[in-house]
Amino acid sequence: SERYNARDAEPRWQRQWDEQAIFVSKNDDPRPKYYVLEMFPYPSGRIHIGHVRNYTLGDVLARFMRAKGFNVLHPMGWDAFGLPAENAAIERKVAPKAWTYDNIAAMKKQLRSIGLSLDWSREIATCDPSYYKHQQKMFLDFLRAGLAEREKRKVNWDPVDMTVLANEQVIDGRGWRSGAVVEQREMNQWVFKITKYSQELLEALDGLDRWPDKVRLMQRNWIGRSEGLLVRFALDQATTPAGETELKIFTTRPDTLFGAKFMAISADHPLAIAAAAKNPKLAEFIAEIKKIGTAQEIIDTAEKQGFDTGIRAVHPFDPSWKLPVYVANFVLMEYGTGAIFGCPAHDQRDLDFVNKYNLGNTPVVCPEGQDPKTFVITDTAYDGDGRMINSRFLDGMTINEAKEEIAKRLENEMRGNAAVGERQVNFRLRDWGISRQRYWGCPIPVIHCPKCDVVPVPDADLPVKLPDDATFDRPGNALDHHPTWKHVTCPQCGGKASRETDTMDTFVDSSWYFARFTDPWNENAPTTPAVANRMMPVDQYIGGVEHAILHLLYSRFFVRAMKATGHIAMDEPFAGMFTQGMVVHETYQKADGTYVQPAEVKIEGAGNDRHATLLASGEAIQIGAIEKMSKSKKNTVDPDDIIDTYGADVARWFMLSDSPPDRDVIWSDERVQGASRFVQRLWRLVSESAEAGKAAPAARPASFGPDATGLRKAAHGALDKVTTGIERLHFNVCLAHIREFANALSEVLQRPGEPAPDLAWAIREAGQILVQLFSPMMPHLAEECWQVLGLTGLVSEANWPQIERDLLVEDAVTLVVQVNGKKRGEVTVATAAQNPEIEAAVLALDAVKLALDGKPVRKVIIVPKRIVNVVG
Ligand code: ANZ
Ligand code: ZN
Repeated sequence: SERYNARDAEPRWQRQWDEQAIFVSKNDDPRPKYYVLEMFPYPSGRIHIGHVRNYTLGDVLARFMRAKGFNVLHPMGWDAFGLPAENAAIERKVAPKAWTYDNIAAMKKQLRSIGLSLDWSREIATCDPSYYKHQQKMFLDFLRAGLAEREKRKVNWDPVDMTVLANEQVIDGRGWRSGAVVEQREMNQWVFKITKYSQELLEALDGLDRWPDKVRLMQRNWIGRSEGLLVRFALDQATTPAGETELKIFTTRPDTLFGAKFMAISADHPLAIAAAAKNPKLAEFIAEIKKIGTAQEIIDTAEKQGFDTGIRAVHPFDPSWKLPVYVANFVLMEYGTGAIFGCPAHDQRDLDFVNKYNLGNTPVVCPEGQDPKTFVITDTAYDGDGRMINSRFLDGMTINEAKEEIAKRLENEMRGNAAVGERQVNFRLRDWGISRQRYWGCPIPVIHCPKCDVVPVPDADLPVKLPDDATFDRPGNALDHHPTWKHVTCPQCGGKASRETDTMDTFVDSSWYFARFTDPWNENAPTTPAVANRMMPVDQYIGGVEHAILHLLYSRFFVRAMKATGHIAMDEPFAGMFTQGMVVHETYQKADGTYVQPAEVKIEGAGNDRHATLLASGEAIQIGAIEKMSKSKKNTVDPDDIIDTYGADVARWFMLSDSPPDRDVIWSDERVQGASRFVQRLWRLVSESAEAGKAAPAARPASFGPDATGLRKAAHGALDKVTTGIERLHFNVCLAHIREFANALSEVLQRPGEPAPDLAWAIREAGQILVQLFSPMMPHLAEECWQVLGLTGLVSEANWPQIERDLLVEDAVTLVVQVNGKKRGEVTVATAAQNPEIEAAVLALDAVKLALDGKPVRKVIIVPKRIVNVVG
C-alpha cells in the first residue's frame, strides 16, 4: 500500500479540528472538568524543541482525558512582557509591542503545526491591556488589603546607565551593559507581602501530594523556616562607639554558645556603620565587600572575608569572656538581626572564617561513641548529633536539651527591662519586590502627588496603558523619559502629579494567567468567581524545573491574595505538578574547537566506530558531550525542520518514547528516523487489519476461539496498561506497550489464510483499539487511520475504549523442555514469568535432573513461549 503522507495529512486534520472547534471548552459544560496546563511561553520569536516536548506531554493527557469524557480545559497564551522586547527596540529599532506581536503570530503558527488540542478561543497575551487592566485592578485590591506596600529596599544601581539592575544583570559586581561598578542603593520599591503567608505556604506543601517531592523540598528550603533564639550580647563599652550598648543576634544553635569564638555583623548593620565612621580602613573594607551585590548565590560562593572592628562583645554567661566583633561578607542584613555569633567547631562557614583569621575552635558537641578528650576539629565542622562537652552546666546534655536550657535561662535573665534571650521563628522568605524600572511591563497604577502622597488610580481609569510612542535612545526607563505620559493631575486634589513609572515584575503576569483562562472574556473583572471556582485548580500543570521555586511560589501566594480580595475561593492553583526533563543533544566541533550544527555533519558507523564528518568539506568532526540545547553550542534542532521532514507525529512520538518525561531526552536523528519508520509500520498494519476485518460479522460473535481470544487479550491488556500509564504520565512505558501490541497484531495478520469470522472480528476490534491507543500521541496519523478503518467521526472525539476486565486475567504457557537438544518433558508457567523463574522451574524437574546425571548446567537457552533447552 502507499506510504502515509504526513505533510498532506497533518495540516488537513489541523484545519478540520479547527473548523469543528472540537477543542473549545464551554464553561457551561455539565461534565466533570479537567484542567491541563503547560507553562505558557515567552514570545521570543521561535518555538524551541523544549516547548515541543512540554506541550506534547500536556497534549497527550488532554486528549486522553477528553476521550475519558471530561470537559477538558487546555488553553494557551503568551507571557509577553519582559526585557528582550526592549533590547530588540534598542538594537533593531522596532517597537516592543510590534516585536512581541510579530513573534506571537510566528510562534502560534508553529504551535498549530504540532497538532495540539488547544482551546485558542481563550488565548491571552499578558502585554494586552485587556489582560493587564485586571492585574492593575488586583494590585489596587492588594494595596487596600495591605498585601501590597511601598518599602525602602536595597537595589543594584548602575550609575552609568542610571538604572536599577536585576541580580542577574550584575556580573562580577558590574553592570552587564555599562560595565560600571554597581552600587547598592536604597530606593522606594513596591512589594507584595508574601511573607504574611510564610507559614501557610509552608504547611500547605504537605497537601500537594501530586507535586514532585523535589519541588516541594525546594519550596520548603526557599521559605526556610527556622526556630531559634534572639540573644542580646552586651558590648564592652571601652571598645564601642558612643551610644551602642548591645548586639542582638539570631541563632538556631544556642546550644553551641560555649564554643563561640567571634561575633560577625553585616556590612549594613548600624554598628558597622557607626564603627566605620571612625575607621577609614573599615569603611574601605565595607565598600569593597558591598560590590558583590545582593545575589544570594554570589554571597554563598564568595570567599569568606572579615574585618575586626575592635569592638568586643561580652559572653552572656561569663562577664569576663570577650568576643571580637567582625564585619563579615557572609552575614546578611536582611536575615535574622544581621548579626551572629560564630561557633567554628559546628558551622563550616564559621570554621573557614576562624581558620583564615586564626581564631581557633573549641568543640562543644561530641558525637556518641567518641572520646571527648581526643575529639578535635580541623577543617570540617561537625554538625551532627551528640552530647554537650566543654560547656559548663550543659555538659552531658543532648543538643535539644542544651538548646532548651539556654533558651530558658536567657529568657529569664533580664537586662534593663527586656530579657536577654527570646525565642523566635524566622523565615528566609522575603517580601516580593515587584518594582521594575522598565517600559515593557504592566504599569503600576498609582499616582504620586506632592500633596496627597501615593494615590491609587481610580478603578474607572484602568487600564493605565503603556504609551506606544516610547523611545529607547538612552539608558534607563523609557516611561520616565516619555515627554507626557507621567504628567497627570491628581485624582484626589486635582493638582499636578506624576504617574508611577515602575512596572511590575513579569512574574506577576504569570502568577494568575491560569485563573484568567477560566473566563478571559470577562471585561469587568479578573475572574468570574463562580467559573473560576468550578474550573480551578489546574489539575495537571507541566513545566520546567527552573520554575520550581519562584513562579510556583508566587502563584501560590497570588491565589491566596486573590482569595483575600474576593477573586477566587481557593488557596492552591495547581493540584498536580509535573516537571519535565530537558531535550539534550550531542555537540559537534571542528578541529579548531568551533561548534557546528547537527544538520552540517554526517554521522557514520555505530558504537566505537561512530564518527562524524563535515558534509560540506568532508573534514573530520569531533563528536562531543551530550548537552542542553543551546545556541552557543549549536546543538539545537529546529522544530520546523523536523516537522517539515518527518511530520509532527514523528516528533511527538520521539519526544515521548525514549525517556520518562521527567528525565532528559537525548535528541538523535537515528532514533527520529526509527520513529518515522514506526509511523509507516502502523499505517500498514492498520490498513491490513482493515482489510482482514472486512470478513468480520457485524455483530459481536457469541464466543471466541483461542486465536481470537489471544488477540483480544493482547488488545485489552495493552488498553489497560496504556490507560494507567497515561494517568501516571508514564508515557514512555505506554509507548512500549503500544509497540508490543502492534507486534502481536502484526503476528496475527501474517498468519496464512482467511481469518475465521471470530478472529476477523477480533482483528477489527484490535485495529480500532490500536488507533485509539496511539491517538493521544500521534493524533494526525490516528485520524487518517480512523478513516481507513471506516469509522465515523473523528478519533479525537471518540470515547476511550472500554476495557473488558475478564480478558486481563493472567494465563499460562506451556514450554517444551529439552536437555542437550532432546525433549525430556514440558513445563507450564505464567505468561508473564521472567527467565529466572522459568529456569528455576525447569531445573527442578525430575526428568531434567535425571537427564543431566549430575553434570553441571552450562547454559539454559529460552525460546520465548516455546522451548527451554538445558545445556549440560
Ligand atoms: C550560631 C551557630 C552555631 C549557628 C552553629 C549555626 C551553627 P538558618 O537555619 O538558615 O535559619 N545566621 C543568622 N543570621 C544570619 C545572617 N543574617 N547572615 C548569615 N548567617 C546568619 O540559619 C541560622 C543560622 O545562620 C544561625 O545560627 C546563625 O549562625 C546564622 F554551630 O548561630 B548560627
Ligand atoms: Zn493630590
